[in-house]
Amino acid sequence: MHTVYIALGSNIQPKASYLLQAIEKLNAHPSITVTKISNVYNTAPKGYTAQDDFYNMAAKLTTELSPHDLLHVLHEIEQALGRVRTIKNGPRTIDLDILVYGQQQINNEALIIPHPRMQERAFVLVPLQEIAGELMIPGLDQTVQDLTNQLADSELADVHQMGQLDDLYDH
Ligand code: PH2
Ligand code: MG
Ligand code: MG
Repeated sequence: MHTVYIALGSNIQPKASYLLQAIEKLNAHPSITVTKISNVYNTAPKGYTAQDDFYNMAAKLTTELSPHDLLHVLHEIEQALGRVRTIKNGPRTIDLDILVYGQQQINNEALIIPHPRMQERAFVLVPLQEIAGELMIPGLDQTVQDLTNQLADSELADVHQMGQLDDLYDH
């Protein structure tokens, strides 16, 4: 059994619904269990900035799947939720990225783990810190908390906690 952390992001409405459907589809997979989820954060778009704000969150999974098989499942879920890849880093119904897979370090054409840009991204680190502050990132040898503390205030200011996924719906 492997412990994995993933980042989720959506910036096409209904954003909360896409996040929830992704969590449900992950949990419905026979070889994946979602064991923890962070709050949802509203975040300013980074990289390609002429697009809507994102909802971002992080999740902890346990799985029997290999990194590549898990990546394949994440891509299938992205496709099932209507992800279309046009502009690089452009708007998406759902983006599912593997951040950390156990203590493994992987670097090949299909997959780089830990995620190579996670340490510079407040929209990744702030949600992850909530569920895994003490986690050591392989290769960086710093905890998520350490990395979050090194982010510029201007980056942290672009990340706003919205509450738990369930609470973003009308009941
Ligand atoms: N994802 C990107 C590029 N930029 N910005 C925010 N705020 N949130 C994201 O999830 C995000 C982004 C590439 O995957
Ligand atoms: Mg991404
Ligand atoms: Mg991605």
